[in-house]
Amino acid sequence: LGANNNSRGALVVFEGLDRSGKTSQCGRLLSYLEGLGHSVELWRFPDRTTSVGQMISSYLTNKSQLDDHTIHLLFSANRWEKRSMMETKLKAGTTLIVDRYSYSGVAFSSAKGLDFEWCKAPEVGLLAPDLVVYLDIPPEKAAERGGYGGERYEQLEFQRKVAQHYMLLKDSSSWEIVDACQALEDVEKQVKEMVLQHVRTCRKGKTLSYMWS
Ligand code: 2DT
Repeated sequence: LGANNNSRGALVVFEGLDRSGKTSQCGRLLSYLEGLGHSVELWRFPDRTTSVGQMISSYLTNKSQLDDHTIHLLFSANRWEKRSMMETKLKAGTTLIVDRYSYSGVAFSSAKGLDFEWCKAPEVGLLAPDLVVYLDIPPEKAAERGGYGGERYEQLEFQRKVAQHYMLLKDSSSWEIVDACQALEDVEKQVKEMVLQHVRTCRKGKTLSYMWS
């Protein structure tokens, strides 16, 4: 299954509310694709390891205060600083599984009341995912799962607004909405099937596109 000259990896993004199961599903998918012999990496945004990421982390854990626009642009900058590495990996044939991306950026900031189009603008030109897996769960159900860690956005009322804004971003071509109330194993099975299809299409030469397409 080694990459040939013109086959590229797929960019697969997971989105959803806090406690929707993104991180578990990303981990399971990673092992599955590795087991099939694919070249694959798991990424997440925010990437808290960079200096921009550290500013974001300090904001999320309430150690610092930032203007809503400022933090929005930092989240975007955190994706821009990873863009060229992302492109290099994809073109080298590595599939990237990404836990949160621009959709989180827009959904969370616009849920605070920032203008929707203003929120989308700094994402223009980032790589567009081949597939967005949206793990759909009612905010109340997610809250019942517990483990809201006490970070800034982990509150039921706010998560309700985020869910509404996510739905404004849904686009029929690359989004797959998965019922995240199902058992972990059932979600996993559906996710594997849809991701494999997209990995194959990318191998066959589907071209990379850019946000917001
Ligand atoms: P986790 O690290 O637990 O996923 O939480 N967020 C994320 C934004 O507001 N904008 C963004 O661009 C991104 C990627 C979602 C990170 C928190 O940060 C929010 C939850």
